[in-house]
Amino acid sequence: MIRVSLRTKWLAGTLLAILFVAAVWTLAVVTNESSPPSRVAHITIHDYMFSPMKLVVQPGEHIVVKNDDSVVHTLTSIDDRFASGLLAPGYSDTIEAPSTPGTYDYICTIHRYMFGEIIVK
Ligand SMILES: [Cu+2]
Repeated sequence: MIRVSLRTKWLAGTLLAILFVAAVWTLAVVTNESSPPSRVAHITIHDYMFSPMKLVVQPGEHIVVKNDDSVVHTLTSIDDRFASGLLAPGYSDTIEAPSTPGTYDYICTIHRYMFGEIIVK
């Protein structure tokens, strides 16, 4: 008969407890990393145009506006619901879509012929 000392049992129990905690922790971290990121939409400005010109988003969704043009632009809602700051070439800003479903027109306040739509569904 194999005799197992109390100390060995205690060590084995402690080791099992540590392994269990490590496994749960790892699972929690992996689960957290695999959850879908919150949605972020993108609008790019290039050649004096917004792309896409029509963007469908969820209420309150964040939209990153990036100026890939060689001059300063803005993306500004025509009814002042949202606005980027002045976007120098290469810069971006994040705006938040309105929380109410609808179609929201916007322009560049510097080049007022530049326009686009954000559709909140
Ligand atoms: Cu502009």
